[in-house]
Amino acid sequence: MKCRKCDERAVIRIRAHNLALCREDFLDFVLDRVQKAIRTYRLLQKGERVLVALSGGKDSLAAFDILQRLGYQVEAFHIELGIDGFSEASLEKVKAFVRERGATLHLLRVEDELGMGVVEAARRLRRPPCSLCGMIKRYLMNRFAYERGFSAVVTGHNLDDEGATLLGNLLRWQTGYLSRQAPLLPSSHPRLIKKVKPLVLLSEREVLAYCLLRPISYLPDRCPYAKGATSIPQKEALNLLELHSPGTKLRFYQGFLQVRESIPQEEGELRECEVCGFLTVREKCQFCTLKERLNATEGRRR
Ligand code: Q46
Ligand code: ZN
Repeated sequence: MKCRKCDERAVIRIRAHNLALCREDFLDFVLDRVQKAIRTYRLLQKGERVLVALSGGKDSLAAFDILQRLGYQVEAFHIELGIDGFSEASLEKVKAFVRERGATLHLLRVEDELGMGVVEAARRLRRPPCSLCGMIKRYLMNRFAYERGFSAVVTGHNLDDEGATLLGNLLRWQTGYLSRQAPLLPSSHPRLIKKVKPLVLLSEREVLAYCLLRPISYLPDRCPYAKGATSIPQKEALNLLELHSPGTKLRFYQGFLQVRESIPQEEGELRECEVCGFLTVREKCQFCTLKERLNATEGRRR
């Protein structure tokens, strides 16, 4: 099999685009897809200070690498969650990646914020860790970016992640979530930093191939709490459809983005949290409420 762009041997076939590409042309293809997403959805401008949230997994490391190669001013950010074994391995991977690139790494520890890690907090409140973890990560990322003057927070969500989320929201007719699902969540207030997903036009397989071919050393293990995630069967369903009709995932997601504007926004009015000043729909934000509840459990233990 020959590369579609040159005469070299192709290393990957991409059925969704009816392409076979050699290593060099595939790496360029990935950069073009990210540039296309940035242009089409107006994600970033050159010269902006961009904070990339790194988990140590393939997607976030690829996002950082690609944006850096495209000439964006990126700095790395990592949150130590407090998940035994997994957090240590993630941090090690992130540190090695950043060191190799001579980039700046900002670190936050959930334990420094809450007095305990995510798993212990969840245990105290008898909740699944994931139900707290996502909110904690979003809050800390936004707060850090605001305090340090970044204008964008980047995450590594790819086409498979977004397609699975979209399918899940549709299956449950969660129109409120649908109206907020986008590659760009703009800043509507100085304390709300825009959130950007530059990998949305790349499939999981394409991101994986990019990491293997660059190469980028990433953490292959998933968080132990990701096992039962509802997104897994949804990803499998989309993969099956993709197998029968290449390009389905892209058509599904891009088609949604075209009609998304017509979905009524269901967001309650945002106001400043009475404790921390960051935005919330309640009097007190979820993060400050969580801290208060954990302090109460601490009190009961004394
Ligand atoms: S939310 Fe849940 Fe993830 Fe947090 S506890 Fe692990 S699986 S890391 S994306
Ligand atoms: Zn608050």
